[in-house]
Amino acid sequence: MEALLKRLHIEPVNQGLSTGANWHKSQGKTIDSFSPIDGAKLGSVAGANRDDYERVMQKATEAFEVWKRVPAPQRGEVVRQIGLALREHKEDLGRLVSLEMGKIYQEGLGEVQEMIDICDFAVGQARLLNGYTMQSERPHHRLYDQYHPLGVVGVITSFNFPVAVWAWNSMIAAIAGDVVVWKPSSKTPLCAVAVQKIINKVLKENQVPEGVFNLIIGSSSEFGDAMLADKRIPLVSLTGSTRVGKHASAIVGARLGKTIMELGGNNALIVSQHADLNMAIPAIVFGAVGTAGQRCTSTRRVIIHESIYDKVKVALLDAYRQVGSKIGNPLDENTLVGPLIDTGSVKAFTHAIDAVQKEGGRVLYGGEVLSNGNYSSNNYVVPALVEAENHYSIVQEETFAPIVYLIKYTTIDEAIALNNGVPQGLSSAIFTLNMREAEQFLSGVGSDCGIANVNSGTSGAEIGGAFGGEKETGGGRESGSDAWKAYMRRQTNTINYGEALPLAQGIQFNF
Ligand code: UN1
Repeated sequence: MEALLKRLHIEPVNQGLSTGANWHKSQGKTIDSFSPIDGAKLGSVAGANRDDYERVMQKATEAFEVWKRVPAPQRGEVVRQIGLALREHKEDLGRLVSLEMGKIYQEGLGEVQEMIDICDFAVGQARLLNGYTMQSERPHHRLYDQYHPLGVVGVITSFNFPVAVWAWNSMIAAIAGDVVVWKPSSKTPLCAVAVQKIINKVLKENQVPEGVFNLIIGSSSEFGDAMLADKRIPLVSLTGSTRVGKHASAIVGARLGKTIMELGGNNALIVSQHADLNMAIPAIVFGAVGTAGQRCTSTRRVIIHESIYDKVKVALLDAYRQVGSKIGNPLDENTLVGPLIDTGSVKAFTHAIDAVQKEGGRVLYGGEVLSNGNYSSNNYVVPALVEAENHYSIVQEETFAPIVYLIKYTTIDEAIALNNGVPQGLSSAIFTLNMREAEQFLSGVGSDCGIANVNSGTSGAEIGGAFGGEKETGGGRESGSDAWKAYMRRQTNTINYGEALPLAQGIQFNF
């Protein structure tokens, strides 16, 4: 562990304030980082306070004036080099993600791969950032739209993807000509420090102005609301719970700022009687227990056709028994389920297990908290398989832990209604070989989620697609497709290259 931290330039005590290549002293409370694996202290970070925030914002605002003037492909070149630096550090950073957040090493590597992928995507996009050309109704007129840099983007990320979500936002923001102020989760500060140190060198070598890539680690109570209320930040991109998102949206909305909200999911996977179960079962297991159920896209509900319900139940029980023997240290390559992030999450897990039983649910497997021997950090739980009904209040909530609810259905219409019958709308999936069902699920009267998949699980989205969801998930889209547009300001341009001044809509205004 020490060698790893050293290679990533993590010290026992780290600064938590950077404006790019440079690090600065900060005056807030110190934040300690403990590994959820065994509770060991990994290091600490000097947190920032309100004054530190102000200093960073000043740098960011100044830097925007320079960065927005750099041609987008040149901004892309910096992002390309960040991608190369991430490739060099993929194993180490993936390992640190495991160590500080608790996901298994394979998933830690996958997370860094997402960062690399979005860099590649952004590099190409930097030569596009293109608007449409439309046809004008007036002679000798050209009508088109174009996209300009927006300003300072506030990026607030969660513990569960402690490095990738920064990349999805920042790499796109950077090519768009924006500057970023990143406030990572206080639960995973060292991952943020490591990322910033990886990019430090690239920024220095390319003489990227200080203030383009900022990092500010600190508690939300110190400067969180100030950041949300700050008119100098035209766009806030926030990943977190629906509760936090509602609070943040209200503050940003009050000043008519823009947001990209990536909030809770309550993702369902429908298993039709026409499903290939050899595909559906592994998709459910990965979706439900992967990252110990701590992905926004984790499978939380499995909606199963009544004719195959028992068969699916037996297959899942069998799979869960196998997984049950693979709970442990996420750095051990046999492990499939690591710890939850902290005992608060363990409490939410046990609370949900109690609540669902009170409402009439039946725990088929798991639900226990492990505490002896290797589990002495008290952060380990046995993933739970629970029979429940969709309307139970606990099923309507997102519990950020490995609990999956099995629900029965009779008709495809009913299955879709169940899929949609929750407040959240992030990810969804159907397993079926029946073309009619698949198309209905994807149609305008099908899944109401931002992500809807056929024969592919709810979690593990690629960066090439726009990522996000509807309803209480917040409506934001980040990452691929044309999500970059949210990071830019759109301008509609009309050019008259004629000698007359015709008005639109044929209006005559003679004087
Ligand atoms: C999240 O949980 O915040 O689709 C993001 C996935 C990942 C991203 C999850 N690519 O599971």
